Amino acid sequence: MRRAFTLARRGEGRVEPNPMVGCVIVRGSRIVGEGYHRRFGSHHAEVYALRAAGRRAAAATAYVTLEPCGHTGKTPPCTDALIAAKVKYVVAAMSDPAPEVAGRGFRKLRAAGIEVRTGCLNDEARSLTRPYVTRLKLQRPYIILKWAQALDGWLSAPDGQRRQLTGQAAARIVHRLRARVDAIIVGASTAIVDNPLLTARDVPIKRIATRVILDSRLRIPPTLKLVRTAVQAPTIVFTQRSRDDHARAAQLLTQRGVEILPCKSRNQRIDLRDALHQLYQRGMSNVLVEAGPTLATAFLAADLADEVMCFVAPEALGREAKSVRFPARFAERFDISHHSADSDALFHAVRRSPVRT
Ligand code: AOF
Ligand code: ZN
Repeated sequence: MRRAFTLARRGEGRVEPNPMVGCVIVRGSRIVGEGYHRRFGSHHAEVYALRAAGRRAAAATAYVTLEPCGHTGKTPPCTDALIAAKVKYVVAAMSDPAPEVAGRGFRKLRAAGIEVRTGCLNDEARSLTRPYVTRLKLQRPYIILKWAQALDGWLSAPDGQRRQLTGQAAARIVHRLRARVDAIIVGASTAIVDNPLLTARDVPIKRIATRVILDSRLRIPPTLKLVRTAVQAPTIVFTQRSRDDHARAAQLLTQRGVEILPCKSRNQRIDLRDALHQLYQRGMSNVLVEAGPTLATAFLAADLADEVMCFVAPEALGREAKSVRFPARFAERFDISHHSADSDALFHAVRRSPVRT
């Protein structure tokens, strides 16, 4: 089963909004076939593994990281393929919470005389499928909230001047993330002050992330890099106002290929839940938030961060400036680990109780 998980992870960034799934077929003490869901629209893991095993799948055990589907989606049901191959046992790490599968896959296998076991490495399976389950259960994408700060907590100096705090290794981690998520969210102030490109560079690109700017008053100038490159990478601006209020600004942005989407507001700010729901409706599974102090605090306060990546640079700004405010009992609700990234530290917090199925 461990091998099946390793295989499954190879689909990361390519299979979403589907789950990552891996499958290993074992006969006696030998692996006779293995496979994983490669990209959205491709065959499922079981099909690749069964193909590799050929006739050796008869009387074998199939280890799958997720309940085999018993319905016809873009491809025929995996249960039918396992039955046809005369597999004897199926071991699945977790059931598939999708309403069209949920239990049906197991029932079909059992009805055909296959012995089914579930729950092997269940925690691993829950962790692997978190973005998939988050979409299903919460109708929003999985959110990774990231920022960089100095030792004394500050993200920027009071004059609004930002500078690069962290080094190459941290940048590489962020670029890897950018290369596999569906969207990258920034606030208007970060977009204006940092003038970032938000594209993934010098890493293998798995999908092109949509750049999303939260700009309730539609104040970003059309000269920003994000706007000027809107034809190369999709760019969305969520705004609180109707486009008519800002007809000229909206027109300049739209002309350059930026998509302007109206969004609900809360206390003069973009309603994060509404924005995230709109991204969900576009089929997005993973969203990276590259936050400044205000946006990071807002995501944490709304309990909308599934993972937090806080890079800490060995510097002290030594002046009064804004830092991120954590909600009460944050450290109890998240599993926090720390890693080094050259001379920077990365505190990585993962929500402890992932959405249960
Ligand atoms: C499996 N094995 O490898 C995967 C499964 O996009 P489709 O139509 O191919 O199917 C996607 C659904 O199939 C997805 O929502 C999930 O319920 C299941 N994914 N099942 O047996 C796989 N990727
Ligand atoms: Zn399937």
